[in-house]
Amino acid sequence: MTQPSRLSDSDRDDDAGTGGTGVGVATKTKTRTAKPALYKVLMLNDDYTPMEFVVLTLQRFFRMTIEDATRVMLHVHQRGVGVCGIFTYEVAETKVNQVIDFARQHQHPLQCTMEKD
Ligand code: TYC
Repeated sequence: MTQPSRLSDSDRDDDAGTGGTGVGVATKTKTRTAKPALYKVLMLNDDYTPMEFVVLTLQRFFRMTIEDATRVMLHVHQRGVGVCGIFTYEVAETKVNQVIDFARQHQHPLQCTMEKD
């Protein structure tokens, strides 16, 4: 879908070519802002972390319902890896660290990583 174009602050009132009347034509210069790069946060399977702990982690840090968290946890359990969400770099990095810290506090080997989307 095409986004409506945004206009920058560089509005001008240029009175060139109006014979010095002081009357200008307002013009706007479009400045396109680059979309930020996005990163997938991935949860990794292991043999020891309890399923309920993974579900709790997904609910706490990725704001998932218990149904979505259970779905993602079972996908990771069966396939080895699964996507928790897609974020800008700093948000993804924060979530990875929150998951790893939370798991370590509870002495679970649960691992989480990120990759460019
Ligand atoms: N495989 C774990 C078990 O059988 C459960 C698990 C699921 C662990 C997902 C990590 O990211 C994970 N208890």
